[in-house]
Amino acid sequence: MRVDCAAAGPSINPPFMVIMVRTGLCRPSGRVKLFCALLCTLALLQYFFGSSVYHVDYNIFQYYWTPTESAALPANDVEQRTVAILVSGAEEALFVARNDSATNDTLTTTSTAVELSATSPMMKAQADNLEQCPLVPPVLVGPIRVWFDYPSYEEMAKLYPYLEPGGHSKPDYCRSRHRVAIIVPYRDRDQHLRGFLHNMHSLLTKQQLDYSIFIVEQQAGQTFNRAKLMNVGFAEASKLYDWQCFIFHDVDLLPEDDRNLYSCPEQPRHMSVAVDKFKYQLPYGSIFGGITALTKQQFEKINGFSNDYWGWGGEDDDLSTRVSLGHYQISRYPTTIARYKMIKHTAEKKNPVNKCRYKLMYKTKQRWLKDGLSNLQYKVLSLELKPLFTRIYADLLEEESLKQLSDSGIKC
Ligand code: NGS
Repeated sequence: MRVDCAAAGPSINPPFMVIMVRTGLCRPSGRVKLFCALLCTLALLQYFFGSSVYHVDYNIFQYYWTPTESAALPANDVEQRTVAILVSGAEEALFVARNDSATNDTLTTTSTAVELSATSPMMKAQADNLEQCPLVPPVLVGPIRVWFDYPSYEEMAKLYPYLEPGGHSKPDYCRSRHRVAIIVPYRDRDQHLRGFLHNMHSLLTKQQLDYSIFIVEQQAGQTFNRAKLMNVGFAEASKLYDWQCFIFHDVDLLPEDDRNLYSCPEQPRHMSVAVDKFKYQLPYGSIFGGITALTKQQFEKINGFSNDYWGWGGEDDDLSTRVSLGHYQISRYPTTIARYKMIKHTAEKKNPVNKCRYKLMYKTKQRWLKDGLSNLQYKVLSLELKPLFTRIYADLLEEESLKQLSDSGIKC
């Protein structure tokens, strides 16, 4: 005799019930039919609007590392140990959708830009009576969806209302382990910048960082100098807050995995290891472009970037040499974690290839201690603490710099 499926009770899980019905072991009652219809509707909803209905079970992550991995790590390197923990949880990582709540509402924002004068206060520090945040931020899930939408600044101010002036954020309930300045050289790519801010703020908040984003822009009309903009960002950001860690970040790279921690380990870290443009492989072993993370001490020890690379190419290779000259080694997360999508763009006419780059790179060993933070000269034209980021607009003194370079025997 066939029993009513419903009588089997809610303890039977849905797939098992379907098997029972299909094999004739039980008879579907009206209630069971309704239940199945509901399941089908949910499945269809998930199929069409999947991104917002995925369920994430955070408990699935049992962070651990194997004894071999553990033994290979320096005992005091908390950062590398965290990575080991995260990597060993990698197989179980789920895809999670971030809830894209960008709206088209027109926004009357009250968070207007703050002009910074000489007397402006520094960015506000976290209360020191808070307990330290956990070693592994609890809400990381592994691979994340990269958003290729570009909300307006007003929409984003609404999406990230907790940001303090200058795009400064820090956890509410625990003291962050990392004070991180994200330095982004920028020119003329408004859409990229909006995409970048949208992806980054959501990620960095989840990582429980005490961070801020600095967009460093050079005066219109000058040849782009990525490296000098980084130095300017470092110098200016350091005046506003006691950052421990600096992440030098191209605006067109968007992270694909939230276990890629935006912090500084014991050795300078190359972060953009696996980029879709390069088929998720390192183009060459010493590459140190895209995104790099250095502690304040490391960056000062290598005398920052060179100031003399005007135009495209070579400045990151020069930095890589400085890292070796400073007796450091480049560290990297595995390619399963340090993954990025690059926003597509056409080669910029305003950023011509630097024909002088090999002449300069050839001399890094002789020049690195004289060319960098130690002789950095620029003029800040404006510095604004905006709702989503701090904007530094600077004159990089191109003419004067090129003249000095030529006087030193390097004709470009
Ligand atoms: C090398 C450049 C680097 C550059 C890298 C990747 O050839 O500055 O390509 O460039 N070095 C020299 O030119 C000496 S990318 O394809 O990402 O634009 O970062």
